[in-house]
Amino acid sequence: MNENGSFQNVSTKVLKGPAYSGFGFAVAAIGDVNQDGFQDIAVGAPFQDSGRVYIWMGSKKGISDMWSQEIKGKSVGDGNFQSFGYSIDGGMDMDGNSYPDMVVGSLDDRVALIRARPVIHLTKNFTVTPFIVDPSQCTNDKACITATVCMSFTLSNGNKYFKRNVVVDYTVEAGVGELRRRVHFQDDHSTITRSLTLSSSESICETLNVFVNTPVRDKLDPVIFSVNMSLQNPNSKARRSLQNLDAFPVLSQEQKLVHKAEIHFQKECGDDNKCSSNLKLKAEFVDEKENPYPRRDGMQVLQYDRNMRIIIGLKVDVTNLKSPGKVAEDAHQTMLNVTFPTTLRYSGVRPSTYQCHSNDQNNGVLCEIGNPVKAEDTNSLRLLFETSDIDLNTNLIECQLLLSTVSEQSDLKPEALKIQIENTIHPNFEIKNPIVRTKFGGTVMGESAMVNSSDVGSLVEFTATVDVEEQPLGDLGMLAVEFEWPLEVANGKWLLYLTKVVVKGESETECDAGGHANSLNLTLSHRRSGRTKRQADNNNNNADEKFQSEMNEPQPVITQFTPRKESYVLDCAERTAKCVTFSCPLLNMSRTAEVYVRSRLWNSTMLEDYSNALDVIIKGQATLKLITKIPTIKMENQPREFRVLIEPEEGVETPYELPLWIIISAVVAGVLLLGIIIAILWKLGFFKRALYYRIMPKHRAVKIRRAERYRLNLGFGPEEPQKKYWITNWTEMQHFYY
Ligand SMILES: [Ca+2]
Ligand SMILES: [Ca+2]
Ligand SMILES: [Ca+2]
Repeated sequence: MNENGSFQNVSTKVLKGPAYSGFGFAVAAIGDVNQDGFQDIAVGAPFQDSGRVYIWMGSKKGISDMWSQEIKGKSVGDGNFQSFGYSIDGGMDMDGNSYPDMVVGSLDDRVALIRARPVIHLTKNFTVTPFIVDPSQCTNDKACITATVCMSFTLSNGNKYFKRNVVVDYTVEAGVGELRRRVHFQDDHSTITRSLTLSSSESICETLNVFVNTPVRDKLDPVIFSVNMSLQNPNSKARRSLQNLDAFPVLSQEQKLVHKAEIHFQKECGDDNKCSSNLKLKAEFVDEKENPYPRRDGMQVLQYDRNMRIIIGLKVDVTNLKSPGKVAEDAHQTMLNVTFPTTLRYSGVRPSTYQCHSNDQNNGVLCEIGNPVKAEDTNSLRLLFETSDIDLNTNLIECQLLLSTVSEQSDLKPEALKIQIENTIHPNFEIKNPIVRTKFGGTVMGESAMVNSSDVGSLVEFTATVDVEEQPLGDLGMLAVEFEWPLEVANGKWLLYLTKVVVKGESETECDAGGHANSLNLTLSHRRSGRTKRQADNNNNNADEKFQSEMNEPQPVITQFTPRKESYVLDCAERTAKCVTFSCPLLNMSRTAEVYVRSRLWNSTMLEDYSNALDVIIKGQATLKLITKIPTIKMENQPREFRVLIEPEEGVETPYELPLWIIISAVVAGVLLLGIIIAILWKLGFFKRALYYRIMPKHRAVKIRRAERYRLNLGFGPEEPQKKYWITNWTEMQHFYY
């Protein structure tokens, strides 16, 4: 500072006080207040509140930015100072204790004498023995660790004749920073607070017994002990006269009042003092009852059902077993790190004695398995996860498991554990009107004469509805309705002639039903409109009115003059009907779709073959199927039966069949009647007719064959044909003369 006998024009240090406080109004050298060999200064700030004085202590490093002590005007004396610190003087020892004191003035017509207290240096010694503890030698009752605190003190001014005793309070803590303490003091306390009364220049010690909580989980980390000391001050009584400040010493500020010591546990790692572990991991997914999920092709499969809340367990076994060429020494700080996808949410660990913590991103969990995991230890824990956001796109859940230890083991690598998610969808599939009632009647009409579909017969219509309540399949697949359709009777005649199949999802598409829809290319006389089927039929198609089906309505009693006897069942499954199978994919479907199937009952077949029927039941089937290439999406096929109940219309003629006895008796009666008539005629002489030659006149003539007449010169020979002299135009092979 005083180079060449003058001050530097650059300031070494600038001290700052509060604004408008008058900081620096008074500055004074106050001597070496704490007797540490460095001079100290005081700065007044008389206009800060009631006025303050700040003390800066000198040291080896000069003075610090921050003051060492602050003396407030309101806490000095009766506290009524208004501008405490207006003036300061110091450096003189007023009470002869060899510590310099300070006088602080004010504008209040008052001056305060502020005396320095004796400063004490504590000499401390804190030890914990033994340095390495063998836990097997310790029990919960037998202390095997000793903590020792030794203290003595000196005064900073070197006064050896200081007569007063000093009382130091100290607190010892065992196992600093441990959640689960491995050591404790008497009565299971982790901290203990005591006092030591020190007399001048005499060292005093105290020992504390420390116990070990066995078994020790963590043998790797040292156990930290700490001691914290403070000087016990007697209450200062307000007195008029000056007190001896020897009763109010202070501890010097440079010294540390907190001391630490540590011990270690004996590790069981052989003579080389290196721990070589042989940790192995075995993991699988288990259900809530701890049963492993079944395996297919080596991989576990979870049948996921979104209607159920599922807790997936991840069962992990960690072993530390000897194997050929490998020792299984203690695996210290063995941790298990599991990372999992967002489809899982960590919810806990069983048994709950294991400590596991999930990370903030909620995609990993870190578990303490053991510290150490000893040889032959069995560690089996189950991490529990809730499922979240599993949808049809989720076909796999993959977790990564990694063991780690601070012991020596080089073959620990992340292991992937996968489980396949099989999603089963449950769409609602129904046939709205599974039983259709209809009639037949009229006259037989040939196939070639049919023009309109209404010529075929009465309308039979089914509507199948599909409702996917869950996630739409999207690109993952498609639903289809497969029909077993009774197209023909077993003999090959038409039965239910398909006219049109329409699939209505987001939009409407036609299903060609494998080419069976309107295969005769008839003019479709029925168009579906937004109105109900009944309205549509009544208005659009008069021909249908005649055969209008009476779904779900009571049937009028048909008066039949001839008895109808038989009921016929035409069933695809029984092969009494010839059925075709066709599939209608539900295109453009998001959540719901409807399939309308329109057909005509082949009236002529009914008239020809079933006119004597009491009724005819036609049975068919529709099945909802899933078409997908993704093997993890499943659906059970849902077959639904539909029926057509047919009755003949009133007035349909049935062929009358005569009973056999009537026929036989009629034949017998006929034969008898014929016999009687013959007998009567015979009696009347009907059969006695006159002989022809008796009643007719006689006529005789000789036939001479012209051809055999003898002729001169020619002898007997055939005569040349001659022109006849009467009318005849036939060619005569033989000619006679009459
Ligand atoms: Ca000093
Ligand atoms: Ca003094
Ligand atoms: Ca070893």
